[in-house]
Amino acid sequence: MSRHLKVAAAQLGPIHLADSKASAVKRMMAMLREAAASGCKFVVFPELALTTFFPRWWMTDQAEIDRFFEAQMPSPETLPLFELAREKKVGFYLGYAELTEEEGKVRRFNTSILAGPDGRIVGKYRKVHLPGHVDHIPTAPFQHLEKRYFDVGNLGFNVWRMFDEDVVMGQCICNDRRWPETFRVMGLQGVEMVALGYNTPTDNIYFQEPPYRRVFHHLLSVQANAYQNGTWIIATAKAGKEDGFGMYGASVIVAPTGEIAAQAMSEDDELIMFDADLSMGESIRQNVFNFAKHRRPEHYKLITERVGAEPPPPTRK
Ligand code: ING
Repeated sequence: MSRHLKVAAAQLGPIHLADSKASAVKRMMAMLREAAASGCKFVVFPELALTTFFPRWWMTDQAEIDRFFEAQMPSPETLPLFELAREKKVGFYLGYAELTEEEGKVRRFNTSILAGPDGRIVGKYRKVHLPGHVDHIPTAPFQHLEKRYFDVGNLGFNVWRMFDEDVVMGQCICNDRRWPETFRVMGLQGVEMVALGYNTPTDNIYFQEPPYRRVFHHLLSVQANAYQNGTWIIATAKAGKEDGFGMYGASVIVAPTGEIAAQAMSEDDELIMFDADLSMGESIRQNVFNFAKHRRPEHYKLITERVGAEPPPPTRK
């Protein structure tokens, strides 16, 4: 029996340092209205959707850094987005920088939330795979300081029943999409659709890599993980040149078969939509990736026991 959910990826173009959070919310509300008018029930916004990708900037003053964070969600600037979503009965995914206190300690996370069509937050995720570096690299044209500005996420990879309990929804953020463990943990919880946002620089500051290959790796990761877990994946970029620093677009809606159902063509605010048939994942999960039938965890122990690769010692003296 086919179960349909019309979904949208609401790609954002650049947000510059000088742009306000309110202006970003205004742009997202315009796309949510357009999505709702086209019958979409779920909209996926990018990672860190309220501000410029600030981990590209070296900052040492904590008050300056904390200006990019939200101490509550909904925050004053995002409340209009939650209210519009409730009015239009549209659920959404939103990525933002979370400032919170846990066990008496201030914590900072790269976070995303899922909100239901009633505008209430269903679930929260905190980014586990933080890329980049901690210390300033003076020779680099820009920094990538997620390991400096964020704590490692402490909520794990979960799924939630949404849309009248009918859809098993998961979420993750950006670099997480490159790690098969991210999706397999959600796959083992029966995930049928995963929402994720990303901000990915066009240029690699660590080694020489042609820009087209970075988009290839993005698509390869999302398509492979969709197929290998029989799940829909909606991956939404914040793209374009932010204060001159490029990030690629290529927002996509990928089917459980691994095929691309819709892809953004620009590096600006762009809405892509697809009427997802959730039953498409069933044949994949009941056959080729029938986990219960085919997986052999007794041979996978290294995946949870070992962090880095350890090649065998050389045999020649
Ligand atoms: N951005 C990038 C991403 O994972 C990156 C960082 C780019 C890592 C290319 C490795 C290769 O898409 C974020 N924000 O994680």
